[in-house]
Amino acid sequence: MDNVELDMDVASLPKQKWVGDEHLVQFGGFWFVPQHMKLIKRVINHFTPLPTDVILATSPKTGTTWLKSLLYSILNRSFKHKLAVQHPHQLVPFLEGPPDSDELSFPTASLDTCRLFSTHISYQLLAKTLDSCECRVVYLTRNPKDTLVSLWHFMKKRRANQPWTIDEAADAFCRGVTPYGPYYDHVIGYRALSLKRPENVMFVNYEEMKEDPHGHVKKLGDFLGCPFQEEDEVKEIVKNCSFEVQSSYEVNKSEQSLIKNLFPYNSFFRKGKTGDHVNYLSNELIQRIDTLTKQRFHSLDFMYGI
Ligand code: PPS
Repeated sequence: MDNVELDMDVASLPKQKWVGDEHLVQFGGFWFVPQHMKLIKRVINHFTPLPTDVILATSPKTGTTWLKSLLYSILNRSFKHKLAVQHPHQLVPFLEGPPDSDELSFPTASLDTCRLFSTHISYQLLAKTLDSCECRVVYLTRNPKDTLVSLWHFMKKRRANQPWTIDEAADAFCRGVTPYGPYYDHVIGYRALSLKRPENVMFVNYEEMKEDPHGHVKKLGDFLGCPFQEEDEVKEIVKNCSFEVQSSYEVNKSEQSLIKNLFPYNSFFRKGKTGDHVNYLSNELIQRIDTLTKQRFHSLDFMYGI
């Protein structure tokens, strides 16, 4: 980031078409909704983590909401009942979410033990912040094809008046033009960091969490310095954070939203399954994305995403 001018005027940033008549702008090699740039720059320029902080980093639609519930429950065992009445995005704020008060404050994370935040910002843009701190980062990723399909549904739901085909969405995804993307660079950045600093950065994926949530909750407890003594406690957290239980809560079914007129709470719960892309992507699109995944991941010996 040294060479990137953070105060650059948003209007002068490179633009690409996104959904309907909306555009994304490119900043430091990544794509953003122009209206979010101010908050994103604020995080890059001013956020200083505490060594005790826990940061959940994700690309959009890779399972953020689920891991927010899990991390909140793991770190706040005596407050986990709050998940029945508050949306995971209320309990674990995005760093780049709107500030609580003045310009330079960050969302407050109300925790007794440590602060828990979430971010969609790439490691490449946060390198200075994260490299200079002992905070712990949990990075979650998801199969690129399921991530794309989830993003497509999410955007379509909110932009019902703007036609956006899966072909258009897939084309933008492959060109890297997605909010906070390119997806591949996002994953590669945090993966490299997790290999370099495994004591501070834990890398997990949605599919393995689905297959063995119990094992993951235990590993997360160990990584965060709060190991489990009781198997029943792990079981309870897994159950309470499951898609079925989470999506049944009134708060998570609600049309309310954290930010007025933006995504309602219910839009973060759709199917919660792996492999749903087969229902939406043509063989041609699957092949195009798989080829890209091989080029970007497999060539780095990261055998993931197909
Ligand atoms: S966001 O906007 O970035 O916060 O969205 P994100 O939470 O990353 O992704 C939404 C997808 O995660 C699914 N989801 C879950 N899966 C498993 N378990 C739980 N508890 C859970 N909660 C949300 C959600 O349904 C979206 O995936 P799709 O494939 O669209 O169903």
